Amino acid sequence: MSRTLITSALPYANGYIHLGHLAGAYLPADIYARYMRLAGKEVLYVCGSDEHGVAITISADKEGVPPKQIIDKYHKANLEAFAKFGMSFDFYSRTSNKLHHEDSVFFFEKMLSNGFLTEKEEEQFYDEKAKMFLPDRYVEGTCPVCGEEGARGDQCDKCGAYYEQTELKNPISVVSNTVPTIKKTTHWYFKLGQFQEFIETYIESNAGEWKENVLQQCRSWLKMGLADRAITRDLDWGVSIENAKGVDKEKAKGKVLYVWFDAVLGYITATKEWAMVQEKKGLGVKADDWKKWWKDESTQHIAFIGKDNIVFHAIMLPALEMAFGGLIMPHNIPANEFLNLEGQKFSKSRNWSIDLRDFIDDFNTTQAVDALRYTLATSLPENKDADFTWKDFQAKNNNELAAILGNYVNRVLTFVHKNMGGRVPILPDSYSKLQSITKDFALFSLMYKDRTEEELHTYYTSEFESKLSLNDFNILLAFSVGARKISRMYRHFRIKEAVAETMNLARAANKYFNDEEPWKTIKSDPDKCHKTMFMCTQIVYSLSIFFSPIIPYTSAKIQKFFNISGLILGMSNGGVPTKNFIREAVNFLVPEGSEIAEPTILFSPYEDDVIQQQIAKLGINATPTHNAQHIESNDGLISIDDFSKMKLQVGKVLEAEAVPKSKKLIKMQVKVGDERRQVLAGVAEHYKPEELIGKSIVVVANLRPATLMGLESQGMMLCASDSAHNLFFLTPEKDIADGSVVK
Ligand code: B3M
Ligand code: ZN
Repeated sequence: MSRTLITSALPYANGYIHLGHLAGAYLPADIYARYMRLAGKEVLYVCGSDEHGVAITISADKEGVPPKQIIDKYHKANLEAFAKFGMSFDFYSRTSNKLHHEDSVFFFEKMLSNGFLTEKEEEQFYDEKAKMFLPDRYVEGTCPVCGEEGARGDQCDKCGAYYEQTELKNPISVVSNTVPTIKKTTHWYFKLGQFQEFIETYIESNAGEWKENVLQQCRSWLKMGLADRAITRDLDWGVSIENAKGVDKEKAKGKVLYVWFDAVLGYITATKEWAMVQEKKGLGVKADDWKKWWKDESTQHIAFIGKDNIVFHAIMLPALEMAFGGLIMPHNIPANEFLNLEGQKFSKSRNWSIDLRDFIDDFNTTQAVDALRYTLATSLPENKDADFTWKDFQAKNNNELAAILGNYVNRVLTFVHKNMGGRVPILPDSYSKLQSITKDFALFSLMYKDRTEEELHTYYTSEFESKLSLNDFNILLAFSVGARKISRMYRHFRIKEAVAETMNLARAANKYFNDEEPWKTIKSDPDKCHKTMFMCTQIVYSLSIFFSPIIPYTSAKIQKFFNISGLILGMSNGGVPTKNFIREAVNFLVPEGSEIAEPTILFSPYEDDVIQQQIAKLGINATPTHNAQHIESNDGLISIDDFSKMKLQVGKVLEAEAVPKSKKLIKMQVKVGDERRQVLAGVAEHYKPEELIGKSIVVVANLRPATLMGLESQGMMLCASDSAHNLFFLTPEKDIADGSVVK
């Protein structure tokens, strides 16, 4: 039997995970992993922090702290955030671990001795002022492929091109803002060029299976021809190769592995660590068991990533695996496009973003987490860019989770409590055959598994009419056909459709309840009513299983209403397959007569003001694009004239009060010379209103007024924000009259 190794791109530990990341490579992988576990497959899902490279050192330089401090902070924060959002990793590692360093060096040595690396003295950008080589993102310039400005030294965000940095046009050092010179330095190159044909065959062997976007990107890469790539860098942060066997110590001094080289190996080393930890804990796994996940041909590696990582996973990784020898290559790489936020690209620098921790700060409930998982899952950027909007979040929560799923569960369980003593009804004698007929139905449906729902429907009269009512037949059919569709979609990474199909099961369940009219039959035909509610309670439990990959917290709540031991949620299970719960879920799983707890509401609706507040919050925190673009010239610098368009003045706060229903906003009356203005500022988490009264603060006085939560704001007050997002007002150093001009 095949086993499934699932990985998600290792996020850089230099920032918080936002909703775009979640929808790109984590949520779909988690849903898939949970589904596969539920389907009884042998699954291992690993991930971890990517802690090397220039992404990290630049963040450290910016914050003025050592890289170690950056990675520790974000590794911990991201690990916690992932846990809150229910990511069911079997293991979450980090690339700064000793084992990862040792293994990466070993990998390098083996490739060297296998003859796949060459040493070359090549030209590199050098910053004369900062006295350093400028690897990767330390230099920016114009993309040699698409002409995009501000492209990074190793890869263009716009077109995805991946080039040698000396090909970059108009290079500028981000360290000193000077034009770099070119200097020679020795590096080790991976002979990627030798793998052209091999990769072509590999990619084409996956045509028809892989997503078109992935195939297309690979093909256009291959068309340009694969060139040898430097896999070392001049940096003092990363996996050092100074002591690697087979290299000249002098030449290897100050060299580390290129981050992408060691990062993709991170999947393997995370698996090794997982196996070692399991062995230590005595969980029936041996340290050597990592091999079955990476060396056994029957393992299928599914690598979930965002589209900007395609080349490294579809071309570099398989070539490296080939060069090392004996490792399996990715079976599928279901790369996603990007998620936008309210119609615009996520941008940390413009503050146009929602981090997972922001979300948790404002909505610390498992309902909200599941509502977010569901909202994102229904609009994953699978084939094109998608958009997250707060209105959609509200609609999906209120109109689908609450109105369809929540409503069904609630009306069934409440009915059973009101009329049937809070127990799963016992089937009356007149329906005692229902269980065995249902089993026959399951066999029938399996036998004709290639037929559509409509085709199967025609069998009602010939096979089932005498045994099942049409409503019963219909609901059994809806679940068995639905389950099959859902499986097919998950297996082809059409997760969005699988989620929609799952909600259709809940729709069918509501329809069954309505068609059966138990509120009438309780009087007119109590036997039938008991049968109906027997079916309905079984369906509640089945739904909890089908929904558990998507909304695991809610599924857990539903399952806890029933007195059955062990939750069925597709959680990490140590790589050991369980039985096929998906197949089971179309059967009756809850014993007749078993007790059901008093139900609680699963999804309360979100009111407009909660949603408005979130929309307003985005607006307050973001730096607007239009103004910025307006004053920017090509070099990203502004002239003194541009600057003088801004009218900055000192304002004195006369009154300050919190804005009701807003966590962030404080409303102030500010005196600016002869004028009195109302200004709203998003600082309630950092200042108490009373602390602000009497303060002198710098105000942008000629800003077009804006309305926030129904209140007009006539200006903006300047704050400094540190890396932890703490805000501090800018105030004049000495007491100075309000209205004074700031320049
Ligand atoms: N850290 C890039 C990224 O976060 C990189 C992925 C590594 S996967 C091996 O987009
Ligand atoms: Zn480009």
